[in-house]
Amino acid sequence: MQATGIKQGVLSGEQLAFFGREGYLIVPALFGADEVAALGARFQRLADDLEPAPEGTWIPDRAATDPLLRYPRVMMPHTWDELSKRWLLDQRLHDILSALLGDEPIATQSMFYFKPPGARGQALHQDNFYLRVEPFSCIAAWTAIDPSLPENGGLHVVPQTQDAALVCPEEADMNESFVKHLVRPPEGLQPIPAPLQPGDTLFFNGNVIHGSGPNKSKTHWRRSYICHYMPAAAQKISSGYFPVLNFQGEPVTREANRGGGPCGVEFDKPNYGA
Ligand SMILES: O=C(O)CCC(=O)C(=O)O
Repeated sequence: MQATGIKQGVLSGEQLAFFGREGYLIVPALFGADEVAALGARFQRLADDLEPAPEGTWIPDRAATDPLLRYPRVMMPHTWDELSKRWLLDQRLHDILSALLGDEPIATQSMFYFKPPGARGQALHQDNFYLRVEPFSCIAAWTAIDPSLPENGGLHVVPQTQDAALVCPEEADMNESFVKHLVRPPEGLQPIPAPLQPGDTLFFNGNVIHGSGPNKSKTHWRRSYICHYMPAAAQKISSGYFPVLNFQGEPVTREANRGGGPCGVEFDKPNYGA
């Protein structure tokens, strides 16, 4: 479902009911064209080698044939880029997230994906398998910088999986996915496309199964800015996301969720990003 727009950052009863039932919600045009262009341009300067990222934070391999190694994801840019941090802590995101969570949101993660033509996707998975927010789950705010459609590797979600337990992943097809984990939808449920235009934001619960296929377009990039949050009432998160921030930008203390996770072994970190 596409929401019909937001009034002063507050969602309608219909939008809240949709999120509660389906586990996701698209809010069209949450960000304006100028904002989207500014964030896109910020990361284009990295991609074009016009402005380096701080040492060790983003390491493209210009000689690689794999487009994802030439343009890897930028992990946690809010920790060194003011514009990325302002976006992560934007008031409009705050207002929608608090309505969806019924609680104050705490910011945990940011990622910028370039996903150029030919790039592999990310097989179906559950974000809270990685973030390990407890109790409750994390929530994503996934904003399109370019049109995000099935043909250029747009995101798919499996509706009504927000209450699914975290599943131990199987092996993904590495010709299609840059991450080796795959979570199959429960019987009877299917992934559906979540088509987005630049500035649209897709919100989804951290247990929702979602992912993307390869970018099969020859010319269209599929850039996106992905932010994750946890409800203030959650006590734990994987320590890899520290420090987590309140919407004033201040670090808040939470317990480190350590150990093997739901599958008894620690997962391998995907290497397509710093
Ligand atoms: O944007 C994509 O293609 C996949 C991103 C994703 O699912 C994630 O970061 O959890």
